[in-house]
Amino acid sequence: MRLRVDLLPHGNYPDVVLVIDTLRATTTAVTYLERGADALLLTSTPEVALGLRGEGYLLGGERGGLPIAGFDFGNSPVEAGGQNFTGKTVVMNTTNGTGAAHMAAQTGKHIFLAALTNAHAAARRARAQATEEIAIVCAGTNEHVGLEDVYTAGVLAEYLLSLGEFTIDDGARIALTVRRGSGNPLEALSSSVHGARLHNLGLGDDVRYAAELSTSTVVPTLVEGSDVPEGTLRFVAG
Ligand code: 3SL
Ligand code: MG
Repeated sequence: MRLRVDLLPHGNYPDVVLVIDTLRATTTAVTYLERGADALLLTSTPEVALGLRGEGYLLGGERGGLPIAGFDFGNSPVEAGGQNFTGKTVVMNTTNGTGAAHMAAQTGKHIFLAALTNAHAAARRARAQATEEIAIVCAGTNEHVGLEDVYTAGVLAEYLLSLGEFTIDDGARIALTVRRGSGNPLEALSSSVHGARLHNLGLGDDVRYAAELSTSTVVPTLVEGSDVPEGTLRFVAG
């Protein structure tokens, strides 16, 4: 079994993909499902999301870390954690995380969303589904590598290696080195460029929330279906 870590999304994934956007899209996605949402629709663009308004969906997302005009929510796991989404489908569009999921879905067979908050459950799901390769894909920020995502990839890689034999690539070696050398999760996330930006925007509580390790067993899982709106990916709790 191969274990690969892409420090930025590159595509061409043959088997299982764990998509990471620790700050904050995949952490928020886990929280929506944790708080009862039936499903998430990750859209390719904000326009696709806005086109679904008025169809009973709730819209969540950001640009520049701030809520998008016309959306119901930003991209805050703390905000999501204070709501009850039972019976609702949340449409999400964010700067990097939702796009990374779309890239993964082009070729991957099993796509999961991973964060620190669901790290151990996500690693176990990936191991159970994989037949040849697990690719851990870091969303990054505007095509720049993000420490917060690489750190999370290292946590996932470390746990996967404890579950069985893998041949690992250099991306995985880098992620493991970062995980071992960057302190605890909150120190790592807070010292990242994007973590500092969120602190400056007054969103430090989201960074603290995202730094909690394995507080959830919810693993957002891509499912197909004829009723999935065009330009969206449907994730449910797995
Ligand atoms: O880039 C993304 O997809 C977002 O998660 C970034 S933010 O943390 O919501 O600003
Ligand atoms: Mg990010």
